[in-house]
Amino acid sequence: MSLKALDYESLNENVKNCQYAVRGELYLRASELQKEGKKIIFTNVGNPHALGQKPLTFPRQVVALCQAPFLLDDPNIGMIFPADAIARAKHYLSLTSGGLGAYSDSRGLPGVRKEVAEFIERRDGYPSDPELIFLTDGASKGVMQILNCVIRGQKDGILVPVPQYPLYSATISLLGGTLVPYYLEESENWGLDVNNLRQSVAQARSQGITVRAMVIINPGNPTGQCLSEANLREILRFCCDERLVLLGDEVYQQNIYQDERPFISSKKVLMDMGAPISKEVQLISFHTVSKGYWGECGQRGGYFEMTNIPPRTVEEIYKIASIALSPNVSAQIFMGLMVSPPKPGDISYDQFVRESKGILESLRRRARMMTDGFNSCKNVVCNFTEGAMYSFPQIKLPSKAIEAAKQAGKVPDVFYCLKLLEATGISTVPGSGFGQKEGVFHLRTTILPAEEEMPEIMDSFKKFNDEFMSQYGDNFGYSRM
Ligand code: DCS
Repeated sequence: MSLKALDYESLNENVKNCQYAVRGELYLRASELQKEGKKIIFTNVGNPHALGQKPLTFPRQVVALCQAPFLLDDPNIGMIFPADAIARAKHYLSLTSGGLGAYSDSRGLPGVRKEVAEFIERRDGYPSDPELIFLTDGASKGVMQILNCVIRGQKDGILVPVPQYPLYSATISLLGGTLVPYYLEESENWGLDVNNLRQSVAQARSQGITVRAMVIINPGNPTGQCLSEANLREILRFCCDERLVLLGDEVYQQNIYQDERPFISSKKVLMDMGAPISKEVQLISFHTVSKGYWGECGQRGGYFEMTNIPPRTVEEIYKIASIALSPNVSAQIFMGLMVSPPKPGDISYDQFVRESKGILESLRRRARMMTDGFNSCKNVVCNFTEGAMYSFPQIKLPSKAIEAAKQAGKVPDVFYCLKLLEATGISTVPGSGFGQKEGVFHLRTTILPAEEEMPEIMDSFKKFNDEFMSQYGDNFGYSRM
């Protein structure tokens, strides 16, 4: 009997081949254990509100009023909402054509895109054109839209850092393209060596792959490094020489936990380099409301900005975006608020600064606690989380543990992470889900558990790791990197 289109055997192979570890085997096992009543600490997803982070007050007030505009007619409204939130809600409603229940333009509301452009201008000191900014349902949708335009078939390659956030590997495989890895150097604090890039491209070309684009994640996920300006300049020059589109994933630009290398955008570095290169390199930069001190993952707000993209291509990207009609309108308003938060002198300013600073300072302390905690454990080494939301320790697994994993039919780091989960309830993602060098093992946790719970979590990790290492240790000792 012939198969029907949605019988498993007859599904699109690209769908079946697609892997997304952040919600993979570990996550499924953690969900099962939770159903059985075990306390699970979900550190597998960078989802701050799910781990107790409170929403910022001002943006929620504004969006609440936009969602319930009839409240604006209530004579007592001024007793519940501050005047600047009321004014802002009226402002955003005036930008819509019928409030939050109406589709917007497929690129997003023109008024919000203008606010995004003004934010980019203030951040970088260079003009930004709202016509070249598209609002999206989270940065993920933007990345997918752009990769969809770039990938024409299996012979098209995309340079992706390894370790990487699996949105890239998953989307490239879904679209039937080829991922061309370039390795980040763990012993150099996950730095990016342009020689590695050259080698990766040469090797891909020798296999008949046309390398078309390069992804950078800055600050890095899962690796947490912040790229230096000099490094970004090298990358841009490389993209120019090799005629690659640069996809700059800058969703963690607010999440910086060191002072030596503040965030600098790829767009600013490109513009600083001047002509001809500043007019040559095709660059798409992505941002989101899911990260930073906002952490509004569930709202699904994002944008991308296009630099040096020809108008006819922009038209085509617009056409494809139009198939989905419109990004979430409430998320667009979150984006507007993120790029134009309360200003000094506004009624809500002090509270906004207090809340946002509180979150960022605590994240900085938590980044330190996690790194130090991991580095105090036997056979574990961990680079400091300079930015983003993750810690990515290397676990030096003894050969007996690797053997035991094989016996159990598991990849060694999956084996370790499953044991950690069963013993402590800490749900992590094995390094193999992000890519890593052969024979080297990692895990990723977020730095997001509540600060007061952090010492207990790290103690319980250490206790588990000690027991694991003494169970499987073969007494050879392990050198640090
Ligand atoms: N880019 C990077 C580097 C990310 O880490 C994420 C989310 C995204 C894009 C997409 O975010 P939004 O679609 O929400 O804007 N990070 C996932 C992660 O690693 N854990 O949680 C989500």
